[in-house]
Amino acid sequence: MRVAAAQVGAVDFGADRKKTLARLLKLLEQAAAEKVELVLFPETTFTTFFPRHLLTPEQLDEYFEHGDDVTQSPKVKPFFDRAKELEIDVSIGFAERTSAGEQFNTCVYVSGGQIISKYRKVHLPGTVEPFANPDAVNQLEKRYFKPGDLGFKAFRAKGAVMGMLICNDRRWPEAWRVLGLQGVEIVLIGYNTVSAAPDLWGSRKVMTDEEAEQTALFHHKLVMQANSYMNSTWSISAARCGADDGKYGMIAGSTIINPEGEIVAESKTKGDELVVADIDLTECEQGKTKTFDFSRHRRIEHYGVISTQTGVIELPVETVTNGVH
Ligand code: CDT
Repeated sequence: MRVAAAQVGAVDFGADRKKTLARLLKLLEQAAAEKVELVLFPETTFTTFFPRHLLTPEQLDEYFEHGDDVTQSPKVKPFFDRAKELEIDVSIGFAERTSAGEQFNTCVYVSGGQIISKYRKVHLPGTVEPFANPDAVNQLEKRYFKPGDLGFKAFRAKGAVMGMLICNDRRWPEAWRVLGLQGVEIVLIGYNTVSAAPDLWGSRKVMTDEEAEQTALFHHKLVMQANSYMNSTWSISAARCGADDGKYGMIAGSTIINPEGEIVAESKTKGDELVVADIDLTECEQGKTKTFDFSRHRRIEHYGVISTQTGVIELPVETVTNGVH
């Protein structure tokens, strides 16, 4: 199967929605010209990454699509219509507002004009309130979105078992493993990852913005490669990147990674770019039947706290730690 990550560069605050849409359509046309069958677009692709701004309810209206059937939401319908005409499957992220008024950070997988699967981001990063530091880059996802309520459901499309995660989810191995346990063969992850934001990330040393960007890129690839390997799955990641408004830097690094954890294709720019690869699903078999044959090797009797305990419960200080206690 020929697949692609459609990396999308800077989208400024207040950018003309039609112009942004035209850029996405151009990437779709390029994909069609290269005979790509499936294109992944980033998280909240249609606008700037608005959770960095403290917005009024009226301002927020601009950023949300009607989630019940996003393919019919007026400002984005042309995107889904064109994907259907070109016979390309697409996965794309958007800010969802349901008819009940709930807001989620969502993505859909659409094939032939039909929504095959919808995923709502579970691991929301950032804060509810802006940082006290007026120069900080905020990430108000906990303010604007509810945690996803659809779980990590794999689905079948194009003869493959697929799953979707969104951005920060990729740092959580539990999310990948739930997909892995459904036999996932392609994991699709769009992201907006700020490149230098010490108030958000914390920093163990003072870094230049360039060093911070390299660290953020390193962590992105680390989790994509490791989790692809540990779940014997292909993965595709697509960045919204570049510097929104000329100042809010976000990492690029869109990748296509094989089930051995090796990067087979990677973006070369920080702008709009189609990253294409031919992938072979049978490459998942080796890991799934040998090293990571879950049915033979997992020991679930020892994993209970993973699903019963959220935070760390430290050992009492007097605990003997020589292996027997
Ligand atoms: N958009 C998004 O989820 N960004 C997060 C920032 C992490 S903040 C600690 C990410 O994981 O890239």
